[in-house]
Amino acid sequence: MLKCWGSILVAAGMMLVASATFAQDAQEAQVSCDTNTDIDGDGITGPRDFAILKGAYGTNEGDSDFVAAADLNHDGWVTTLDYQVMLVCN
Ligand SMILES: [Ca+2]
Ligand SMILES: [Ca+2]
Repeated sequence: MLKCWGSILVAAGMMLVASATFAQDAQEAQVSCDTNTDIDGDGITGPRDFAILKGAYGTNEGDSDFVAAADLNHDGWVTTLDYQVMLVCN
């Protein structure tokens, strides 16, 4: 039982470190939160928006599977920077 709780605490600690790192990276990248992260336009930012972002990941303007609404930082690519915008700005 103690081993189980230890694993949970380690996992929680890793998540905290990861989110802190994300926030720091976002500040360094000067993420703008002016962007609407509701990619599918249903009024909320949720799992469906993440799914669209995931589906468009790695594409750029001109690709048939590029989703302009998923390019949250408007750099013409769907990359980890767009994930950062979604995570940091919500
Ligand atoms: Ca949505
Ligand atoms: Ca982008």
